[in-house]
Amino acid sequence: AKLGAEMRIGLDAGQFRVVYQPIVAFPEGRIAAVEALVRWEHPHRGTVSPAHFVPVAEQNGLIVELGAWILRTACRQMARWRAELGVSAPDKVSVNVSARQLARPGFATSVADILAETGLAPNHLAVEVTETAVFEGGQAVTTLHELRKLGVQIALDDFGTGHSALGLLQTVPVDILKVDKSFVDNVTEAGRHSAIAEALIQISTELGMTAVAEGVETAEQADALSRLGYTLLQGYYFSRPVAEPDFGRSRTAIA
Ligand code: G
Ligand code: G
Ligand code: MN
Ligand code: NA
Repeated sequence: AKLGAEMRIGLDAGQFRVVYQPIVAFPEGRIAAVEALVRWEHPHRGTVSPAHFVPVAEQNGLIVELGAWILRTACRQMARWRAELGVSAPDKVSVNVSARQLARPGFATSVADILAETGLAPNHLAVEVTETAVFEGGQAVTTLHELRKLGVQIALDDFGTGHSALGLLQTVPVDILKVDKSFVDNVTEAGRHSAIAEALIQISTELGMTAVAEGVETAEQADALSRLGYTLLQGYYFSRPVAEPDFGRSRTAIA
């Protein structure tokens, strides 16, 4: 309860900020998209991880207001980059949306309002949802259909780690499959270790989805993923999440 109350204060006091992790077109090196990730600079606790406070915000309902703030901030930033950077601008900003946000019947309307307010075209926004948030169907899946109708893309986050797995791809509208770091970690090892990463790029291609490999930490992993057919890579090897990615500098890696 204490952390919840402090979040309420922190939101009003401007303690939250959004950072952006590049999603790189590999091997060309262009930053094709960015994932928005929220950070909380607490005056006494220091930086609090979203892994810690997002579940609390889901519990006490503050995620609705915090989530709207994150979306507005990310869309405004993206609209600015699109206006200022020309051909170097990323095509898409991907924003994490939690189960409780998706379960609200008014969510898609609030996204439409934020797009109108910030002037960002819907094709430059993707929402990242987890398997767990959508596997029960219901309003969450209705919301995804509404978002898609707006022209917003749907990314399935941490794919392969939930318990619903492949059947979900038949019932939930998905444009982007984010292949979990756990399948990237040992992609350089032969045989069974890389088999899942290989199967997932095939499935996403067959189903007309775009695959993004998450948690790429080494050049060897990037090369192995590239050989399997992955063209969109994200991870510390390229960049940590930062306030202002260096879009101008084309590279295949950060030296
Ligand atoms: O950025 P980091 O790796 O510390 O994120 C930890 C966890 O918090 C991840 O599961 C991530 O998806 C989640 N997270 C980060 N930013 C957001 C956000 O803006 N909204 C939601 N709902 N979750 C987020
Ligand atoms: O659940 P989600 O996939 O949104 O979580 C993203 C989280 O993973 C963020 O907290 C981000 O900081 C973290 N992350 C991004 N790239 C890497 C990486 O290469 N290695 C590790 N360990 N974490 C990463
Ligand atoms: Mn994510
Ligand atoms: Na992710």
